[in-house]
Amino acid sequence: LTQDELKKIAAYKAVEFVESGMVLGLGTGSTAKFAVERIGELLRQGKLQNIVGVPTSKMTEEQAISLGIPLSDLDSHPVLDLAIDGADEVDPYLNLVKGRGGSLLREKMVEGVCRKFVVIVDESKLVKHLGGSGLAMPVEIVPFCWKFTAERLQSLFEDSGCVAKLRTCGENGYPFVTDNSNYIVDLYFKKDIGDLKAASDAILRLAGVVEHGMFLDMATTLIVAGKHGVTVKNK
Ligand code: DER
Repeated sequence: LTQDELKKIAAYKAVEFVESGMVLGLGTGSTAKFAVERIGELLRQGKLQNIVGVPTSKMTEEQAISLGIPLSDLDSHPVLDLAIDGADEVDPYLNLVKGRGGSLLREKMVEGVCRKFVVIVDESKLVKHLGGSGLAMPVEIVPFCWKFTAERLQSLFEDSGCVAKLRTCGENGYPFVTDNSNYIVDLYFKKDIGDLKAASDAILRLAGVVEHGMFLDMATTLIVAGKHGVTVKNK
């Protein structure tokens, strides 16, 4: 099976948790896209009814509109029944790194108010420690004096060999701009970042930081699709 096929299997499994009448957080990324597609299909077939979706990005909003999924927002629905979204890393305690797709702020706002948050991944996303994949830990920051904020982020984690890099768009080198008109600084760690809660607090204390991509203690269910089948883990 290809990685895309595994993502689709995990996504379809998650949609089995969706019931008619639910208000749903709609995730962002290549895995969540399959879940949104499936929800649209079940609505069209009449197998699901009265669903309202709250999208976590402009991209997901466009996809949901194209599929005819009725949409709303947190102003009208401050508590959601269920959210389904992918992740970039998942540790054994269901803590996540998210935001390599750039939508971490809206994802955290939406998924933080869901009664159930189902994370869907292929097995390549499983790690022992967050930041352990050697890939980016995203932080959304305001554009104002972004270099200053990036340097402060890097020095917070000097002991972990952290390198902070502004995310840019392809070859033109322009900063990547989020749906909220902010920038993203990606943190790369050479060593374990240690206490995640302490790291989260330290990042959020910096003026200039909007939000980071560590989703600690938020996921309630993890669905992993791998070569040997699908596993569902509840917290
Ligand atoms: O950017 C994000 O937060 C995405 O949800 C990411 O965490 C997962 O994206 P993927 O399904 O394309 O790997």
